[in-house]
Amino acid sequence: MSIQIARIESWLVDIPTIRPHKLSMATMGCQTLTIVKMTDSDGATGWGEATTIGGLSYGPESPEGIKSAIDTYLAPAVCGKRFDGPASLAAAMNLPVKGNTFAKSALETALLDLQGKRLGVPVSTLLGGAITPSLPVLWTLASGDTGRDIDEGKRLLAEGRHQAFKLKIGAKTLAEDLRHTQAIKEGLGDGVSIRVDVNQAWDAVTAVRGMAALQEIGIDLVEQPVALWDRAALVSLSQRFVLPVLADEAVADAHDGYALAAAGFTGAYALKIAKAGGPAQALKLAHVAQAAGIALYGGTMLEGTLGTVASLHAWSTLPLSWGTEMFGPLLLKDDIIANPPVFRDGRVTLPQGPGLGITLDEDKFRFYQRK
Ligand code: MUC
Ligand code: MG
Repeated sequence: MSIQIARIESWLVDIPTIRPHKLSMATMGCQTLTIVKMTDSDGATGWGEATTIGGLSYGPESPEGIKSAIDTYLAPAVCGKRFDGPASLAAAMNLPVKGNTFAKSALETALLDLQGKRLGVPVSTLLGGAITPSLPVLWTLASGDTGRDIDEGKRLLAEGRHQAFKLKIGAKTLAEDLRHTQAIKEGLGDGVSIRVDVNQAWDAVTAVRGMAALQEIGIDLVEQPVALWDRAALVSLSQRFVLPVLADEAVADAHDGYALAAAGFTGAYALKIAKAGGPAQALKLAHVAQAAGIALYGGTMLEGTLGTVASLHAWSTLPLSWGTEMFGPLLLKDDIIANPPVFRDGRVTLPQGPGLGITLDEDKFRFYQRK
């Protein structure tokens, strides 16, 4: 269905986290959502969201930069034009604007929401069709304190909300990180899947030592142990250890996915709508991975509910060997969405309504907007 975009508006929305979230490169006490509203020539609307992690510490786009790219460059490039879906929108955005995939992801999400609402179908239908009504979701233990992480993990297991956990390591020495990881693995028990994310903090030599020790401890997956540019080390780690490697920062889009697979990588890819430029673009990476026999994982940029649900619609069309980490909304103290999806029994339910299937809480949206 052809949509003529009439107007694009954007806002920065700051929501505190429920506790400090400590990664190797940043500690988050608040998440900033860049929220986008797209209005078509008939007055119908679609919503999108872009987030990043820790200002400019995860990638080259900041929340303020995302808003500026949208208002100054992307909105003028697409307003007044007609689009039949993500393919023509991406072509119109990619010619005048290089990179800036986080900003483009918010616009692609808004177009899919708008189009889905007008057609009366969920976004997952526009993306190929869901193969599951709910998806597995892990939780990240990253308070910065081992005892607090164990207590948090035990509580979430007892509540039945999650059955798998990711730990954020890499900020401390290898010996400290290994003690922390082993204590959590032992504290939560054998049946619980524990994975770690190093967020690029190790050099190649430390990564070999780290992988060997983590394999011994019984960790299930090691995410982005080395710098994003060190493709050779990532490939060699993936071939050297039985413990699988998950590529995150190293694979943003289908081109990265192809290059890493062609270089001999054998692990799994973390898909993120922000890294690729939107849900439809992320699926291109997924399809390259599937063609190369590389396993899939639904990744998060710690989005709020809007970005999380947009991702879920895309991930619902895929077989995900490693499940997802789409817990972003649960890390935030409040929500600007009135009907967020339900997280229960280690899974999240995919919204069924037209478009993204969620509705904005206008009061909360206004309350958390940056003035
Ligand atoms: C990342 O690098 O994967 C995902 C979960 C989490 O706690 O942080 C993110 C970022
Ligand atoms: Mg990661």
